[in-house]
Amino acid sequence: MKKIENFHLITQEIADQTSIQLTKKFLSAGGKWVQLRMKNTPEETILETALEIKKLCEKCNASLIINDNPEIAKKVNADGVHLGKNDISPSEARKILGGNFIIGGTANTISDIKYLVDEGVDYIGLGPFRFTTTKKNLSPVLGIEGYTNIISEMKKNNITLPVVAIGGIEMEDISVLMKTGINGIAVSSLIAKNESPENITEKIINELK
Ligand code: TZP
Ligand code: MG
Repeated sequence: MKKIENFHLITQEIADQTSIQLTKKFLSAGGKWVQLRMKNTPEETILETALEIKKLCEKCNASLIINDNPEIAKKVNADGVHLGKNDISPSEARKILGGNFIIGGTANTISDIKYLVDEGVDYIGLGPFRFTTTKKNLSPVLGIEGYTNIISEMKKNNITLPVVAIGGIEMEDISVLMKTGINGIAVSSLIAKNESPENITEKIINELK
């Protein structure tokens, strides 16, 4: 199993930029973790895109995680899957994927995290940090205070799983977010909607150093 990186790109398609084009830009700037997230898309299209992105990631020694769908993760031999509250459970996904795939889970509270620990996930996507239009049916916003409280609860409970913050993260949030004790960040719009996804990717990598 590959290591859990501290900087995750969550793909999104915008008018003149496909997931594949976005991924190319991200990888060329040194990004090492891509989560392919394609909502309201036929499975066939997701599969084709995933196969293409898998090749790109392999060339750059980057990890590919598939959102929602362990079957697709298995078919394209991705590195793992990321599961939300309304997806198949992590323990069920583990039965499909076995021990060599990374399984990530979405959390909004410490009780979500305890559940995900019991379910055997490898990392936690904790959020949303801020309001974002990227995700529908958003859970309550956490803010810096939310992360601080939840990280402290994790310590009390001896939970050491890597935590990646997600949701509406902007450049200026990164250093203050990292100070809460999280392990990394996952961003979508910040990169996809930037006029230069390459430049912003490089800046984020430097900010996280
Ligand atoms: N889960 C919680 S917030 C979110 C997901 C997938 C969207 C993150 O995208 P953005 O554009 O960085 O807010
Ligand atoms: Mg999902």
